[in-house]
Parts: sequence; structure tokens; C-alpha cells
Amino acid sequence: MLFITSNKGKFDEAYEIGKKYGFEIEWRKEKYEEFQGDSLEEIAYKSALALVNKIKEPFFIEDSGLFINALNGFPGPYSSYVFKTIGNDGILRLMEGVENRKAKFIAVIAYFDGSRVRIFNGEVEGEISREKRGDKGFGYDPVFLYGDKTFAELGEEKNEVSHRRRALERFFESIMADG
Ligand code: ITT
Ligand code: NA
Repeated sequence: MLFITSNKGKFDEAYEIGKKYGFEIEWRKEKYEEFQGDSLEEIAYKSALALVNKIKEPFFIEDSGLFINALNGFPGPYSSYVFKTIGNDGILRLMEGVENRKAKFIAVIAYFDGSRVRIFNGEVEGEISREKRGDKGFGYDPVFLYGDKTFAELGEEKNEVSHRRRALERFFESIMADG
């Protein structure tokens, strides 16, 4: 099972989750052309289609993002760019004085099965913390509270509850059902 991503954090988690289901996930570290779009689904679907000619064997990609309620879903589909530019400090600044801290992570997997592209979703609800906490995980993990801990404090446990876990679970279950 080939996972195409430039993000080591994503790969490491998918690899660990895959093991639990008996799937060996192989990393193809590649920066692919990422289509713009209004939704993660659209971006993932179009990006996967564009890779089909190049890869020629079954593979999946995953597009993910952080959606903050009080910011109308920002950074959402722009999560990668926003992380590289303003980062977690920028997110905390935007949330200064904001009482409604609700947010969610969404992961969308686009899987090319050799003939068509199929989509699997997962999400997890939480809150934006008041300060960065924890040194595990990657990306927005230090500012995403799940209960009273951030994803960066949870470590391994993140893989039990994350958006990525939920999307991968649906993906693996579907493959197993197909035999
Ligand atoms: P690809 O090569 O797979 O596209 P990417 O890092 O560009 O890697 P995305 O386009 O999906 O990935 O951008 C998602 C952004 O959201 C990126 O900045 C990630 O660091 C962040 N992110 C995704 N999942 C996360 C998670 O589980 N915890 C923290 N941050 C996450
Ligand atoms: Na990306």
C-alpha cells in the first residue's frame, strides 16, 4: 500500500495505524501538484487523479486540515500554507480573546485502486488551546486540545482517536470488505 506524501508526521502515523490492521504502508516521499479547491475532498480527488498517470499502481494520498469554528473554518483547505507562514503562534494570535475555541481536524484519503479514485473521510473535534503544549506529533498538534491534553501531549494515544485514524479505518475496512 503506497502512501504518497511529503509529510513525515502523516506517514509515521499512517504506518503505525496500518500495522494495527495488518497493512504495510510504504512511503513514497513526493511533493505532488496540489490542486486548489474549496474542500479537502475536491483537492484530494483532483490531486489523486493527476497522479494516476505518473504512479501507475494503486496508491493513496491524504489531504488534511484544521477547521476553527470562530474563524469560519479557517485555515481549512489552506492549512498547509498557513502552517508554513504564520504557524501555531499565528493561530494563537488570531484566537486571542476569542471565547469559542471549538475546532476540528479533518482528513480525506483519496485512494486509486487501479481503476478509480475513492474517497474516505475522518474527523475529530477538539478545541484550540491558549498556549502551545507538548512536543510529540507534528503540525498543529501543540495547539489542538483533545479533552484536557493537546495532541502533542497525547503521543501514541493520538492514533486511537485522530481524524487520520478514522479515515484510515474506513479505508482499510472498505478494502477488507472487497477482499
Ligand atoms: P502532503 O505532501 O501530504 O500534501 P502537507 O503537509 O502539505 O503534506 P496537507 O496539504 O494535507 O499536507 O496540509 C495539512 C496541514 O495540516 C499541514 O500543515 C499539516 O502539518 C497539518 N496537519 C495535518 N494533519 C495534522 C495532524 O494530525 N496534526 C497536526 N497538524 C496536522
Ligand atoms: Na500538501
